[in-house]
Amino acid sequence: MSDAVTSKGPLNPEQLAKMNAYWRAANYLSVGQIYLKDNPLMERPLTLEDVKPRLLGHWGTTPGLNFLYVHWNRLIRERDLNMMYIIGPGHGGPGLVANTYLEGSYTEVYPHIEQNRDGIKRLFRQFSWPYGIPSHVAPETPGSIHEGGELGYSLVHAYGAAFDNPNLIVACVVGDGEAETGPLATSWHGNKFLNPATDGAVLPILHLNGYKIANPTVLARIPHAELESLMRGYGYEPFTLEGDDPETMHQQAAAVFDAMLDRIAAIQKAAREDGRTERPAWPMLIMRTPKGWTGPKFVDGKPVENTWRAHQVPFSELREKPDHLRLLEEWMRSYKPEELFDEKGAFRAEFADIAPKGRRRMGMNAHANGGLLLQPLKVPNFREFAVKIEGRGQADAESTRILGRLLNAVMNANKEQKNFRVFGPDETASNRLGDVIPDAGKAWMAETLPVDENLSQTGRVMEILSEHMCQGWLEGYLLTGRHGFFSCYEAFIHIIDSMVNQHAKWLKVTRTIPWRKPIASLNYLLSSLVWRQDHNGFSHQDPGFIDHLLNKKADVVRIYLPPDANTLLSVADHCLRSKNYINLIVAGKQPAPQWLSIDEAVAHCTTGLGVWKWASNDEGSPDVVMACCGDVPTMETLAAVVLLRSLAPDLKVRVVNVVDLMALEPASEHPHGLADEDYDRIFPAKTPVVFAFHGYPWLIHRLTYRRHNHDNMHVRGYKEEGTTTTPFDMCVLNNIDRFQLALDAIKRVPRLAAQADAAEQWYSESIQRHKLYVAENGDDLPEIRDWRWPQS
Ligand SMILES: Cc1ncc(C[n+]2csc(CCOP(=O)(O)OP(=O)(O)O)c2C)c(N)n1
Ligand SMILES: [Mg+2]
Repeated sequence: MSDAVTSKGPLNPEQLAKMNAYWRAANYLSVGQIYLKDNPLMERPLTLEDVKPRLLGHWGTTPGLNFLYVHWNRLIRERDLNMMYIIGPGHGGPGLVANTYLEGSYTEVYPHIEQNRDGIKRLFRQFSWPYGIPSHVAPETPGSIHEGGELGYSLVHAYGAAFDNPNLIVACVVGDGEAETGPLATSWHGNKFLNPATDGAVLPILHLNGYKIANPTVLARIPHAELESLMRGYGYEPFTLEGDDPETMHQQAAAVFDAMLDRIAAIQKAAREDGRTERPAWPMLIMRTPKGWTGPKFVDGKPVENTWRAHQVPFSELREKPDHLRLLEEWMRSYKPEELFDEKGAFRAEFADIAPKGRRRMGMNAHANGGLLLQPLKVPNFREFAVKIEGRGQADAESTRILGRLLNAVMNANKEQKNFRVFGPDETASNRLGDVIPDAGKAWMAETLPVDENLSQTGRVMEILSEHMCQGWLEGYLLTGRHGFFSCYEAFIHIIDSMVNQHAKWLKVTRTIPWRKPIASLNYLLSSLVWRQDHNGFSHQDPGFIDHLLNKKADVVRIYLPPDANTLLSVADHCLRSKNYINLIVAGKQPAPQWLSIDEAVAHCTTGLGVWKWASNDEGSPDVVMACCGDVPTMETLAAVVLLRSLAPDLKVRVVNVVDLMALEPASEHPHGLADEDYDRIFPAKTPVVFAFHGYPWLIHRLTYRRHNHDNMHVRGYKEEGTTTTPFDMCVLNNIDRFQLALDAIKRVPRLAAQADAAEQWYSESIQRHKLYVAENGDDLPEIRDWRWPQS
């Protein structure tokens, strides 16, 4: 026990009694939600008719969460704190619903859940009920930015929320099972990036209730000293709270929290007033309380409280086992509901009064409904960063480097309002966005050496070698009403597949909740792409994140593959200003030909896909459509078009470039989907389409399956052939090279059937020449490496 804890404790008897009553009320309402559909105040003996037919929910974690809530309430009131509560074990949903109900937030956003008997009855019935509310701390729960269903992200979200919110305290419960996950294990390092002068505080509580679903937890079964050392090693000052006697625990908790809050205040004062700049040891709490605390101790002769058996519903089979109904009745009556709620069923004023008021209530904290606080991002005119096009495809540019200049301008434009950060797993410079770094600096509170560059305690570029941290920090930052941008290697973004699933679910649900205001979009830039992994090869080649995102709801996801720098600028400008989406931008960083002027780029991005007339010779009725999506496939397609001009001079070729992938989908499936008439004009009936796609080819079939002319769609893309080889050889290995695309066109046009054999022969010879040259010289053939679009 910490020194700060005295045997008596800081609470006077009245305070203690009220806080304990408040906790009992929260526990009562939690159990009621899990079990009951009627008899909400237990005004008559419990019968089977009062009990839900299906018992769904989690009890084990809930009493601990409720215990903390009432203690935060005291601290918020006494110290006038601006506090939010993030719950790692989000399955403790009943607890958060109960507490936001008791403090009045719940009724404010859901007026039909009144503060009376009927309201409690509805509160109970709706929980885990068809078309009611989910069992987790879901978007529907006031005060939450964190669902918690997928464990591991509480602490990273807490840090994301705290950045640039100097007056905010984010209390964060980490489940001891959750603490075993990879993301959580590294989340502790958030303290190396949190500046006590300019950021808020994160108060982590390791909820050491000893168990997960079916097992003990690792951290509960190592010596306490070892656990404390682990937390010290992570740079925290660990406090401990341990026990199970409610009154003693309230006193001890109050003492510990007073000590921890004093510590936070001292750290912030030292940094803000005394100019201290070293990284502080922030307090954290190890809270060792029983899983299922205050619940049934034994069921059917087996221990339940303080075991893994308390995890979900401590007992069911109420219809089969009459003593279970009695057990439930005893358990619920142990909280003495008649003392807690008045004759109308309202929470008695003397207890309700100890909750904070207005926006200080955690259920009403505006940071947990970030859209309320969202200030529009100032985005300078992206046209000022445009690449000048003097002759199509004549000059090369590194698209992402151009974007880096825009991001730097965005960063500077929002310096005062401090609501924009850029995130990357050690790859911001590698992805050639380095121009955003020198002005903004890279956040860093750990030690520095003279060799370091651009590390800064007030840095706004966040770099840590953990895609989980980048994603989680950004989510926390966005959900609390700010803006951000995440750049990542294309292959490794898959590490956060699961996290983006959860964010997409959150966005989908919040659209249906009127009191949740829109937040800024989650913007990804994927670079270091599959086609140009010159340094790394196969391990770094995977364009499948696009496929992954495509599974999400159409009204949440946007996917862009700008073919050059100007289209990238236009797309990025659009994404940075948008709300409530997940925007994926896939763009290369290598020097590559530039095709469109900035005006053309804006027009092209506005329609999402279109005919490039300057590259076409079809005069309105093509023999073949050469479609492309992605920067390398675009270049190969254009090179194939040039080859076709000499192979089949009278072939009428139309070039179509796709920048907004979703434009391919029917309009009925995606809001960006092109109308059928427009699609049919671009991809005319009976005309073969040779489509060169950046990613896995079947994705294009998936998108166009219901389009007319789908039978004529022939797609080339990445088919999992990779290695460390030349850029062009990567295309050859995957049959997306210019020779292949030209051959495809000839073979797909019926009137060129007579030429097919000769074309096959030409193709084999071309590829053989390429292979021999590459093997011999370690580089691409000069005419390929130095290829340029011919100037007319
Ligand atoms: C990433 C992930 N893996 C597995 C699960 C399934 N699961 C739900 S609850 C739980 C145990 C959680 O234990 P702990 O974090 O200690 O929470 P508490 O004891 O407070 O309920 C598990 C494994 C999950 N929700 N998320
Ligand atoms: Mg646990």
